[in-house]
Amino acid sequence: MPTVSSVLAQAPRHDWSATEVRALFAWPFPDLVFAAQSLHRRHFDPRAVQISTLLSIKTGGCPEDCAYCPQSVHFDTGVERQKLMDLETVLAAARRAREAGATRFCMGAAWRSPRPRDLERVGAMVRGVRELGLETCVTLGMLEAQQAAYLAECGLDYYNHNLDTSPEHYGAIISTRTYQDRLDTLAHVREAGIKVCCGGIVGMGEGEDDRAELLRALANLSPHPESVPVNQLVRVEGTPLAAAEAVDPFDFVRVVAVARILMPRSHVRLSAGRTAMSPEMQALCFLAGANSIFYGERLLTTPNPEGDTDLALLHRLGMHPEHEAAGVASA
Ligand code: SAM
Ligand code: DTB
Ligand code: SF4
Repeated sequence: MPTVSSVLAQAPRHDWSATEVRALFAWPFPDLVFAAQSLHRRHFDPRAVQISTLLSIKTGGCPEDCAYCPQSVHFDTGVERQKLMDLETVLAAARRAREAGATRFCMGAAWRSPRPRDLERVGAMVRGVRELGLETCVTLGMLEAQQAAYLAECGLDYYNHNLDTSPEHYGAIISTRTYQDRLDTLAHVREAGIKVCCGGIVGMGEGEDDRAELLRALANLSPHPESVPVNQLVRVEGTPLAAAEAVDPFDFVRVVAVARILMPRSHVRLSAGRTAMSPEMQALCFLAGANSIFYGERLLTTPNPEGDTDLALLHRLGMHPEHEAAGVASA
């Protein structure tokens, strides 16, 4: 079974067993956070946080039935449908994100998978956003190999496609696409040479073993996803998960810490759900190895903390956006 010293001694692995990952979740909190923070420091500046801004480029009316999602056509959530945005509107939002300090611009579309004409339009958005000097990320649903290759040609840096939960809990959350469909899309993205952004959601009625199995599925991808978003469920009225039980904040921090231990070189993003987290809880997540956030007052359709609030929090903690020069060195 893993010990603090064995975890600190070993190189990144892709062969974690279910019992090993479960054992990490059972570690005393101080041991878990110490190991996570130690690995974090080995691979990253522990004061630096990568900053991504999201934009919903096509909103609502999605044919999939993901039980957490306000954009599914299956649930009445009051989200207003919007067609695919114009290039100019997207570029104006990207310019604002850049001016506010983001280094990556992530465009999300509520599709099962993109149609050929839509993919071309997204390709133009990727080219335009890149020209502004921002890194690009899109999340458009399932991709075939040639669609991924096309996005790579357009210069796409990252593709976001989440596993969302464990293979065992998955059937309780989504019926319209399989776990294997998701793994296939991730393989196509990887083969096309695009960096992978892949994570999941905590708080969908899953047990600790499901959290372990989600992280194991992510860690056993080889190479590891470069970016691992850990979302806390945003409970949206009208979705089947609107009344899901709140997550114990320490259990959420454990997920972040185990993600950091299993994928020590990846950026672990403290993603959706931050408006429901105290500054203290977010600080614990940073201590446990989170080193990226979504920045800007909106996620896709739901609120996110104000940019100024986030910058003030980083400042209070002596931390800073990744691209900014560090302050006075302390170590
Ligand atoms: N339609 C595309 C897809 O699902 O592949 C892309 C957009 S989808 C909104 C991107 C991810 O956002 C989902 O996989 C899910 O992990 C996350 N997400 C959606 N609704 C959420 C919620 N209410 N709370 C937390 N995360 C959520
Ligand atoms: C991810 O893992 N979280 C982001 C991003 N990838 C696309 C989306 C969160 C969405 C939260 C619900 C909403 O705002 O609609
Ligand atoms: Fe559609 Fe994505 Fe929402 Fe699922 S998560 S309903 S695929 S927009």
